[in-house]
Amino acid sequence: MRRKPVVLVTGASGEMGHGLIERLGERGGLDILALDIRELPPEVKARCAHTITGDILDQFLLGRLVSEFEIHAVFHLAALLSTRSEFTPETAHQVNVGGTLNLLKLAIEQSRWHGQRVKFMFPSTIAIYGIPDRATKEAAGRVREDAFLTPSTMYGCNKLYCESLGRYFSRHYRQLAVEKERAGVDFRALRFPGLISAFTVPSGGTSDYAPEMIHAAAQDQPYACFVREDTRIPFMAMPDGIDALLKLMDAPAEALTRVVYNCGAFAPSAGELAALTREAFPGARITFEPDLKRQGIVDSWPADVDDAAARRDWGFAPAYDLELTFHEYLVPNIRRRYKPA
Ligand code: AKB
Repeated sequence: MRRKPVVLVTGASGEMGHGLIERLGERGGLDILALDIRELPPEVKARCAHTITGDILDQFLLGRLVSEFEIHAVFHLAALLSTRSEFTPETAHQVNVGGTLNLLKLAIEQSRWHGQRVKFMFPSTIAIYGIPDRATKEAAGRVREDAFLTPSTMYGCNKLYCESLGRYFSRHYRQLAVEKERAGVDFRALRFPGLISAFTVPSGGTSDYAPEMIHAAAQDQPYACFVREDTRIPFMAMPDGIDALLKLMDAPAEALTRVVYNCGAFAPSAGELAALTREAFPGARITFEPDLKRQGIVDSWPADVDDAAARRDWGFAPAYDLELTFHEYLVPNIRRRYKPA
């Protein structure tokens, strides 16, 4: 009895999961096995061949997946983001690190069964950077992958360690064993900036002030921004984030000079975001009331990232700049979401 060949998506009902599953469905190919701790919304479920409501920490559940499915690729999106992780740091560690280790173990076991490398796509984050103060942030400008690797949040620590875990599983797993892994795991990671989605409301991130501001304005709700007006970090439209993950997955291994890549698209200040939001939604009531603790987190993240390696190695090229993100992606879709014609 042959097991069903699938691509596994964890965190399928999350911000990125919605869009990724839609794009995977459009691409065709392997059936989608979606796993999330919450019930998947119907529109996501409809695009999946198999859906499981379960916990990535449930080793028994993951063991059962091996008996029923032949997993050829994993998109491991399940994670507790930066703000939410600060309220439950130990739980965040268990989910973000323990969950990732469980999925890497599952991937390598699967590769032994079907004899092919399992691509493991991992969304890392700009939260793995830790810049000590605003003057250093200003001077640093666009930060390269190997600088300021001193995160100040549990989420950032988790993601930075998982990058190393993935590199280990890809290149050094059981390196002292008599027989080398014939297939193994092909781990590839992208350090995403703040991602802005028109279709999902943010869930516990510290870069969420951007999507929160826009979604509030579209609903004629006042929004008190929790960072200063001059706060600047990189962002990206969600479709570009999803396309980047798929493009990195499709890249030939020999073209890649890194396991982990930066990617960015635009880096507006919170004030610039507010101006564009007021332009799109006249009368938007946006104020700035910094939460000094969350502000401290965002101030430790780079003002922008250097993504030259991604552009050179595998042709990363975001389609949406700041203007297009607002005028072609966010405003039309968010208007339809809250004020259907
Ligand atoms: C967060 O704010 O925690 C995330 C991220 C930048 O990775 N959106």
